[in-house]
Amino acid sequence: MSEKELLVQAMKDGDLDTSLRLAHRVVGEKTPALEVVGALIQGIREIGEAFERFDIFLPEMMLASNAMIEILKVFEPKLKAESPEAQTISGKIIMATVKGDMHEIGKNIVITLLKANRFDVVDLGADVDSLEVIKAAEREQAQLIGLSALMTTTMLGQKEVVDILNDMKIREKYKIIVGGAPTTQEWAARIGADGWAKDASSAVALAEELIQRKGVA
Ligand code: B12
Repeated sequence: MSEKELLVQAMKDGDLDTSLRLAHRVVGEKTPALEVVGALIQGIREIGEAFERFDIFLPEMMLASNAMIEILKVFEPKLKAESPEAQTISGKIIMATVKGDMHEIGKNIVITLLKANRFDVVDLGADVDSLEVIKAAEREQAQLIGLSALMTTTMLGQKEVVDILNDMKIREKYKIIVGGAPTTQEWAARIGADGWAKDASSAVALAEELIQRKGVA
């Protein structure tokens, strides 16, 4: 097994000490950080599948996700360093995981890459009420709102933000992008969002496209 594979395994085992030891070694290797993060994402998804099959239980999933969060902190500077140099485009983005949903690993990876690409991102965290998202967008004069949802039961929170903006007649002030494992392009279109992305790199490309299109670059 390569050190990268050992790192993924240590994360899946929820072994924080070994994860951190290996993370500090692997981050110094030539392997691009994005590639290592991709392998870790695959690993945490396998943890989700094992949980679904009842092969593991919540405490094990929590240990693995905690290790994942700590490993990602080690790779964050390298991810930033690997991103292409600043473009002139920039804009303010509000990011949140929707109400009732505690999952934030994916959102945090999206934020890391957005920041690495010179976007000004305000992270509202996880389990954020729809009105709080809108208040923050108004307060921060954001151009774009990004909403993450990891559960079929919480996806509706994304729709709720769009609906409230429509009710308040301020929908056109913002571009809205949605993401998270259970969401799809069709879902984004159905709820009236401006876009959907399957992963963090595509989320950056989407944000660039939407903010440029809006003419605030
Ligand atoms: C880690 C994890 C947890 C951790 C979360 C830790 C944390 N701080 O984030 C813990 C252990 C706390 C947890 C708790 C629970 N979880 Co959980 N969890 C997962 C797991 C294994 C991985 C999620 C993850 O981090 N993936 C890795 C990241 C990188 O991927 P991602 O989130 O999809 O993000 C990428 C893209 O989607 C995209 N993206 C993400 N957000 C956004 C936003 C925008 C705007 C854009 C453009 C793109 C984008 O870019 C990201 C990077 O590439 C998933 C399994 C899975 N297949 O997703 C289950 C899963 C999501 N959990 C599940 C469940 C059921 C729960 C619990 C209810 C369990 C329980 N019985 O208590 C609780 C829910 C608590 C709550 N109210 O939210 C289910 C959900 C089923 C459903 N209904 O849909 C899943 C699918 C597991 C399963 N197969 O059963 N969980």
